[in-house]
Amino acid sequence: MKRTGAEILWESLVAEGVEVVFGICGGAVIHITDALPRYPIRFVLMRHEQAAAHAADGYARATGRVGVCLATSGPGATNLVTGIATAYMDSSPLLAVTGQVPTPVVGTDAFQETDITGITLPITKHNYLVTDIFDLARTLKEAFHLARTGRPGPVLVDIAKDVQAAETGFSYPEGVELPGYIPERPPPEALVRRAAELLNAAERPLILAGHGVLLAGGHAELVALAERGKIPVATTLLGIGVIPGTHPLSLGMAGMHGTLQANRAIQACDLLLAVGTRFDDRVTGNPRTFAPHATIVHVDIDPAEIGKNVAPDLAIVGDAGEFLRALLPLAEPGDRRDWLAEIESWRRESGWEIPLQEEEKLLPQYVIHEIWRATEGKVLMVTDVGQNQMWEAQYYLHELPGSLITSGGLGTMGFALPAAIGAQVGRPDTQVWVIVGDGGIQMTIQELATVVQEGLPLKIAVINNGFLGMVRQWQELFFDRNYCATCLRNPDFARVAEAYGIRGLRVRQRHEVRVAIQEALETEGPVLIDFHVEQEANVFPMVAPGRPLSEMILPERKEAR
Ligand SMILES: Cc1ncc(C[n+]2csc(CCOP(=O)(O)OP(=O)(O)O)c2C)c(N)n1
Repeated sequence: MKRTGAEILWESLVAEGVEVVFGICGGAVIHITDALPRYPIRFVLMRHEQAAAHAADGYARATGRVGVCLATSGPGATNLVTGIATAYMDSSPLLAVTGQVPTPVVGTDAFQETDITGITLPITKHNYLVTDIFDLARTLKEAFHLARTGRPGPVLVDIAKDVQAAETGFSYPEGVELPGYIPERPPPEALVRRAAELLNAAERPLILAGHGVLLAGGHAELVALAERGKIPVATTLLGIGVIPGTHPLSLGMAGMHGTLQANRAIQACDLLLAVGTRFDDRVTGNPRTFAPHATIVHVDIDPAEIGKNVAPDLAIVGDAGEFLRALLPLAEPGDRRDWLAEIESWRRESGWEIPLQEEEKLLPQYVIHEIWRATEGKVLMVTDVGQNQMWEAQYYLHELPGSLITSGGLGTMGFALPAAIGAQVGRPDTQVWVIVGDGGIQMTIQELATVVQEGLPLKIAVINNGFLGMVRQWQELFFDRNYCATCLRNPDFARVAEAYGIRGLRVRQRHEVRVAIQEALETEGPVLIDFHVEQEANVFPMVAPGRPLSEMILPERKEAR
């Protein structure tokens, strides 16, 4: 049976188990959308291609499956770029399908022609331009394989319009032949044994767990390891959830806005077991002063990450889950009473509870913590970028692995709302909350229309401080309060929500917080709550960029050393 290129695309997606595609139509993908109704795939029509990429990314992060987005050539394709880069930085498996102008006019500056494979070369794991229908099925098979294996990431397939309309016989390949691509090798036994020896001998060991542990499904082994050896666990932003936030061995997030106890433990430990993390500068502060007393064991699936930012004493290339499963039986029970007692004293010193005790002002930390209380730390949180993101990481204690979706590496404002759309589509039975600033929501606010059109019951909390808050905080602390280009004059977000057909609530005082959250929980459909919080609240602790983790600015601006 002959198939058109457009049909081959959809049949390949069906063969890969794809159930949903996020996108926007256009002239260079019109054959593709024309063929769509014949296939059992849900098309979520977004309002901007950036949002389509974020939605596919959010879907991928929420389900562990490859998220798929579709855009037309030229501006459709270039609008995907921020979303693709976001997925790339956070190792999210994405397939971006774009239409390209017909093969005969490629390279002529044809209408809506852009070299999207050239543009996305540095932000994709791999990309393809398909100019021959005979290559299409094999290319798609490879694209899925590349996106989901090893260190996951985005792959882009650009399909010329004439290829979409051409016809050929179709059979979907069973496997791939990519001789140079070896996505993972088992962690070498001798090195795992060495890691166990170091861990067993350490007096002040610390685990630093990153996104790789979650991607590899290694969280249960990680918690078991921590419990057996009484080893405290700090996480990266994307590693949040590997251990329940209320677990006594959980120190919370490390780094620029990490907890006092996590950062002090990094600076004081004698062994740092860093698993599935790439030592981002937001985690290490000044890398030369990072973990100065520690023997560092670094486990990562991507050999390019080893020694890139921090030089390890022992490097193990491999899947974090496989590594932890191999390590667990070799780990000896431990009793690190003195070390844990010291950490507890730092926890008490941290001042974490100070913002929760404020009774007059409506502080953002309180809002987040009340959402935590009302949802028992168990819902899927999708956060944007800035102060709101950091407060969520500090004051929402995640009980479940994989319950935080956020843009860590690229720090993309506008990510949360569309990513939450993807997450909710992928997990319809999970309650999904969006935490977003008044700046960030306006970067993709048009997607409120998608929320309504798709009937998604998102709970959206706008942490509205009237500023591009995180930048304002830097201006306050490091630029003499020169609030240039950070003050926002906002619309009434509750009324904007209502205009889209979403229930809009407004909260200005502390005593209204619980009531509004309860109302949101009791509302079946989507709700947006506009929380008018204290305008100049800051995120503490803070390590100034490039400074050592030991130099934390604490609430009330005490210098802690
Ligand atoms: C797309 C994009 N543009 C600019 C920035 C730089 N930036 C980082 S945080 C921030 C302020 C965010 O303000 P808002 O969304 O109101 O959140 P808040 O920090 O107040 O919680 C800005 C402008 C960014 N991260 N992403």
